[in-house]
Amino acid sequence: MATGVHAMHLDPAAWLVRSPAVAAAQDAGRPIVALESTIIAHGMPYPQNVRTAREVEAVIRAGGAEPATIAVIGGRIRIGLSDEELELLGSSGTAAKVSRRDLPAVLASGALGATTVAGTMICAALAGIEVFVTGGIGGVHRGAAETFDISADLQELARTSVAVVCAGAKSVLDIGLTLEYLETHGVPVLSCGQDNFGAFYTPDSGFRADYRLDDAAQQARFLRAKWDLGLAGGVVISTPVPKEAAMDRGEIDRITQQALDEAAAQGLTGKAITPFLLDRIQQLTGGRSLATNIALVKHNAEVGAKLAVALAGAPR
Ligand code: PSU
Ligand code: MN
Repeated sequence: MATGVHAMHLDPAAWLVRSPAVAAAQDAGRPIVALESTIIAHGMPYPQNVRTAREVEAVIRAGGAEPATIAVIGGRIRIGLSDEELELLGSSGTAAKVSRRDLPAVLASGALGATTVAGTMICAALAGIEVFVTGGIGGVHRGAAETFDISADLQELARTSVAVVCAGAKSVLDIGLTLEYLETHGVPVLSCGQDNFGAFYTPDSGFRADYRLDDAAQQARFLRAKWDLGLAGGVVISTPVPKEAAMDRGEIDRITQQALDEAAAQGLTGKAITPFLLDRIQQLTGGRSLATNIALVKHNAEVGAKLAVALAGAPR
């Protein structure tokens, strides 16, 4: 386990609580797939967010793995949530967005917290979970040369050893710079089903991934090779949005530019930017982008479950 944590006085177990289902599966050596909660609290509207969270869990179970949705509730990192807890996260409207820097504050105060990709990677690694499924990763924002807005997700991928299955990165980001950043930090970007990295709403970002590995056994062997060597850090596994659910590239580009212009006009900064953009894109597409988002997360869950199953029996 490598999480880039402070080396003294380690006692993560004091702050972690596994659900009965996750504890039973993990203790029996069955494959587990972590899921984030920012996508529920800040990435989709209620009630589609809660319904999607439950459906994604069902896809993972159908794939032979146990889902572990991660959040901060009542001063504990919760690994695996009940239906009532998913409902609370999706409907409260008060959940904090929890990345690496926020985790101690939300744990110490007992507030409700939804973990980002970075936050979820930390918690998954602490809980011994190697595979994590999300929609899209954060990245280098367009204009980052001026704003310095680079998601903490990328630093986390550099240091914490979890495989992150996603549909690429949204074109609200500078995808080319995001891939450059990952290369600098030694984070491998794998693609499954195509040569190129995904662009979330559309299959093809126009940028090549580092390695194409279509099947779960190949992906699992790659991860074992990396982590057996002590090469700490995450791996991005991009799988394209299914064609029938993808959006039109011209339309999404136009709407993305409008949302970016509005964010700039409002002077938004920091952690508010990504949730604002996701929400505006959903409004401007009349909900069609939400349908795409839901379809791609479910597809990612299929890929992640296969990987977790393969990793459980991966030969060296
Ligand atoms: N990208 C998406 N959907 C999301 C997010 C990103 O397509 O829901 C969320 C994830 O939780 C991600 C976070 O970790 O936004 C990144 O936020 P920021 O850009 O503030 O680091
Ligand atoms: Mn940011």
